[in-house]
Amino acid sequence: MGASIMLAGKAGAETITLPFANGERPMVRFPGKRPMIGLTARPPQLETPFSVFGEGVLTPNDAFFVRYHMSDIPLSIDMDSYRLNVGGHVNRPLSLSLPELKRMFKPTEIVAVNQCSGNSRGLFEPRVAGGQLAHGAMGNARWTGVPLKAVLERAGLNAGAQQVTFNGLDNPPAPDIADFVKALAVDHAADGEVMLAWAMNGQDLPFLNGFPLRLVVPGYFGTYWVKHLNEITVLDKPFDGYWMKTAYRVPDNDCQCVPVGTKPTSTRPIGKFVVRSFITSHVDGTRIARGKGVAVSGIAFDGGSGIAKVELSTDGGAHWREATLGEDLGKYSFRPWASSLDLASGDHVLMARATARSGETQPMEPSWNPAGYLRNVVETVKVLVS
Ligand SMILES: Nc1nc2c(c(=O)[nH]1)N[C@H]1C(S)=C(S)[C@@H](COP(=O)(O)O)O[C@H]1N2
Ligand SMILES: [Mo]
Repeated sequence: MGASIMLAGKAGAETITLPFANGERPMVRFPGKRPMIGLTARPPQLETPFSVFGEGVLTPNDAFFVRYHMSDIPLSIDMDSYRLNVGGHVNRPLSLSLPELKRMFKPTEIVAVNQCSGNSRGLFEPRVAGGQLAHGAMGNARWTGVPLKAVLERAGLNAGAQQVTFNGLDNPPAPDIADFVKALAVDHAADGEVMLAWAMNGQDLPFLNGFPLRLVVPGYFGTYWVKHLNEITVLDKPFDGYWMKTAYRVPDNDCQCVPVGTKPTSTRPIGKFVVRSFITSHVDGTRIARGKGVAVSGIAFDGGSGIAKVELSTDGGAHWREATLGEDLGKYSFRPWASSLDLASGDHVLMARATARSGETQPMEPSWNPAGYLRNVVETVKVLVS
């Protein structure tokens, strides 16, 4: 019993053009996925076509984005020998098969957004290095698994436990490249929300989204959501691996930003999502037939306080009107919203702005950081009514 994958993605004739310079991408096919926007083939890095977010509040498994760092990803996983090992500063190290994990702990579910830190990086001005992504490096799913808290309690944290590290079955392609390992503070890891998930949207995890087990860290950027998870280690000191100490860091100030083109003097590991919203009913450049009310809808999310309101503007932000919020699948989920706008003939620029229950809202001007993380400026969609 197990699962395997053919890594060769097939590029079709079709391409898509993302809304920035050099934005042309092939649409590619990988096992378990519908045609996706191809960023790299080895390892597969696939962006979700934006139209998917207009189809429903949960992102289908076959359209969920894929991000990897190491070319050496597992291609075949034998479930007879797969074990999740929990060790380090614990009383009772564990080595659990997936059926044991499912049997020993009470399963829970949560709907939560997974978003890459670099989602929308391609829209940074000036441009920054890194995967040039539009808005498709995010997705919202119902995750099934067990709370990491329960597993850590079974293992028994030793006094002085400070951090917990997470490692998956992918490996660095050369000895001088750091393995992809991430860390959370013990209190965060054991908050009862962080989850070891084996299913998304009621199905086994797709291979490329971390089969057979991944970490789910609600409200936190995808970098912590370690895939193909097989090693959890409790440390009595802060972890100093490359992917925490050097990569995935943001300016250590309130706005997590620096003046354009400058470097931060100090940084900290990236953390929670900043509040965002998107219009999904219309793409830039849509022509709309003139009529009574134009139905505009979309999604919003934040780092876990929940969405308080979404407002729309058609006059560059001078006036805003509140949209109606849709079904609430929990504070970590996409929150759908909808509104009806009366638009006269001519060109219009539509804007959506979300405000979280925390009070946090989206800026009208983009903030900047050298890694191209955390974009959350109010986005615009141009439409022509005729
Ligand atoms: N094992 C492993 N897990 C990983 C990564 C990785 O390179 N290897 N990348 C992380 C990053 S940066 C992101 S954004 C998410 C993406 O999750 P997805 O591929 O399921 O969309 O996986 C995370 N988990
Ligand atoms: Mo990421």
